[in-house]
Amino acid sequence: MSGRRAARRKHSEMWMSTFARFVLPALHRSTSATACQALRACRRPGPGAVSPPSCLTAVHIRGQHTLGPASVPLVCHSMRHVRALDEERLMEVEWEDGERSLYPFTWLRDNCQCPLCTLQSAQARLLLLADLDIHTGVEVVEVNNDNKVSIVWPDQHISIFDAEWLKKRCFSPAARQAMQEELFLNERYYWNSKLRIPTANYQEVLHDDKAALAWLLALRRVGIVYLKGAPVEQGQVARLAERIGYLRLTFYGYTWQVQDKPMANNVAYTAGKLSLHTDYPALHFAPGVQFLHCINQAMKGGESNVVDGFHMAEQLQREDPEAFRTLTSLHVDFTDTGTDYCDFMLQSKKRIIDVDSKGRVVRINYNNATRDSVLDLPLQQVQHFYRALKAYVNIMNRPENVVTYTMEPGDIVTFDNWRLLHGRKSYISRPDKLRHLEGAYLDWDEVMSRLRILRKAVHEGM
Ligand code: OGA
Ligand code: NM2
Ligand code: ZN
Ligand code: ZN
Repeated sequence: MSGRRAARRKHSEMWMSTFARFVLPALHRSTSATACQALRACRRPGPGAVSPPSCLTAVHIRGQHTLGPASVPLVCHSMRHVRALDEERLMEVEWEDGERSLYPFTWLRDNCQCPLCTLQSAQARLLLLADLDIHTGVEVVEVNNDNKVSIVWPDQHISIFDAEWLKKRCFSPAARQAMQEELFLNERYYWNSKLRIPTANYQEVLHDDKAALAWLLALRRVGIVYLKGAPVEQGQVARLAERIGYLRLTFYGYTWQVQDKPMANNVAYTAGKLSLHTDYPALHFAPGVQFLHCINQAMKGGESNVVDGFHMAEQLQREDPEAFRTLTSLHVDFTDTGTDYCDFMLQSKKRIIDVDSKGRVVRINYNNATRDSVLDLPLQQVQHFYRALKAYVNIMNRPENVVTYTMEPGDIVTFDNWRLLHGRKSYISRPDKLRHLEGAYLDWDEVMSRLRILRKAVHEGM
């Protein structure tokens, strides 16, 4: 091994250990019973439950490690027997460990894996819903000697299902929850000012799959990862986006230059302070992920700050439930007009704290600069709205919630723009050394896609 490669490996080991506590649980995650139990044990408590640790304490990390290497997804699931429950139109599988799983006949017929029903090369369904009998019975169900179930349907069509394939698709609440976590990694670590931002090496992330996986897992769970060691020239955020797939084009261009510009078309392009914000709430589908690469830092000022918007929302819900209800229900107008990549005149309506159908916070939409003067609220609600917004902003400005850092040339910060709010202090540049950051956006779909591919590749190489 060359000296440089050895040095790089050493460096990698160093920062991998920083990562270990965030990413090991996810690396070892599987839908096995052990994993399901551990997952429940370490799940972040929901609203009303005990509040999560305010920072990543050792105790919390130890909890995560209960997943342990035992749950690497090599667990084999053998079937003891299967039977048809004709009345209920369900197939029951009894597993070696005595656990049972139920599968509706309709679902089994719909998901027949044979070449007539599935296009193997695309892993996509060929069977049309028009041809699916949603009241079908079965003629025969049995376990083969190679741990597969075969089903003969009334029209003599035959389906074969693999035990592992069935196990992953078990309909029990615990199995469904484990599968959803494996697919979407929705567990988050909430943090405050005590966070030590996970840091990785730019070159490692570009060239090493394990490093790239660790980066993306931490980006998902913690919401922010710092990359050091990028060349001090434009083009690096685009390279990093290509490591994932492709970047998200917006009216500010494929990538954009954060600099103090005359006739700035955005407050970000001045030397002024930027209060905590998410980028681009003026788009109904705001970019999920943001990269910012420091090419030149200011002579004075320009320090960065971030807060965990989900954690702040949880605090608001606890301290001021009425304000939380207001920000999760009222739609606020955002606007952005100007010319850059081309001319634009955007309008959007967003809830500042976006919740899903189960009331879980999924997105923060807030940039005070692009919040529209058009406020589509009944007169009596206007003051309530301001009071609620002020309460949320007051929480996020508390020193115990804010992480502050100074970017140096060659640093890239990568963060979850649906979750974090970020800002910067005002700055003074030297005329011969102007502050310059290059930025790019990506979406979570592309990032999660790369994350799943890397996880598969790293697991298979293990
Ligand atoms: C932005 C932004 C941060 C900075 O351009 O939207 O938040 O440090 N910039 O300039
Ligand atoms: N920039 C940095 O919401 C916003 O206007 C965020 C976007 C100009 C691309 C700033
Ligand atoms: Zn078939
Ligand atoms: Zn910004």
